[in-house]
Amino acid sequence: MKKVIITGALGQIGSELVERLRKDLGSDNVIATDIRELDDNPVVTDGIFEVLDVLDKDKMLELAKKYQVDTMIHLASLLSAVAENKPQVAWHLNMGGLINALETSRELQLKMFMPSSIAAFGPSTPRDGTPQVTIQRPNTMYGVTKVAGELLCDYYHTKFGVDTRGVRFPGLISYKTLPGGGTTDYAVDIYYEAIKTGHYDSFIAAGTKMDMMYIPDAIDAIVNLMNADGEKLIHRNAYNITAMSFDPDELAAAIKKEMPDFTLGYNVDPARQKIADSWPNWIDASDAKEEWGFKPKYDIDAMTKDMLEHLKVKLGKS
Ligand code: AKB
Repeated sequence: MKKVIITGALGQIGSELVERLRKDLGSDNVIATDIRELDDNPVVTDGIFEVLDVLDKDKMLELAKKYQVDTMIHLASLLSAVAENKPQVAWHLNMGGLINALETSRELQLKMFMPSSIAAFGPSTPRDGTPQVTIQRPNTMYGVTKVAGELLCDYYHTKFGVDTRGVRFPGLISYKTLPGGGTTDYAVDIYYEAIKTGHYDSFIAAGTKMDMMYIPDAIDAIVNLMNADGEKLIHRNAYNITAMSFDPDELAAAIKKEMPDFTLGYNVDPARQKIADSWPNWIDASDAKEEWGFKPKYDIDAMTKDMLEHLKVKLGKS
């Protein structure tokens, strides 16, 4: 991975990955793209940025050729809750964007990364210690596009020899860019509200455990997987990865250690709760550990300390 094009670069993962890769590879070797342009965002102002709608295959190919990239990191997609509200749009964007990224990678022989998700599992999947290879019958449109995406990436690898790689991300927690439209977003919102008001009403019910990860570990996972020895990758397109699993009460308890007056209430959103109920409690990441050394650094307490410190500064409450 020497020169990279990134789609969806203004999103939660993209904005942090761009910053990291500009440091690792040099600013001229990171081509950030997104469907929108935000004039005051460092992704746009601090390096190469191009407007790209991932459904525009010609432009995607043209940009990849123009900058002579060797790697495609395809992040643009709709998340679970938004996708459930507009399933046809989600199918069109998530699958249309992916096939364009795969075709561009095939034509130019690029290495390619696609994020899958814990959403690739469904109600009939074993919920505890969910294995790497198991039943995948998701009942959400987002999950359907993730399973189809995993299979399509496998297909492009075996049929055309494209070096496709990917992980199943859990909920990602970060303070720089909001996730926007996911089921696990409560675990980000809670920190903002803790600082702003000292109270949060969770849209996910008590007792609902989901896998989570702090964004620095997610960024390390992408970089490490893309730099790993391809010969060792058996499950190349959809590694289970996770750093922790908790329910809203457990997260609130971690916040209370830093902010003893914080209180948690509940205002459950039935639509997002239904999605959460279809996902595992915790997944088994041992294949990622064995095959390419996945090793998250942050647990719930370390993440909470760091999140609160940074958000206090961001929100002017330090
Ligand atoms: C979502 O909640 O949709 C995402 C995910 C787990 O893929 N954070």
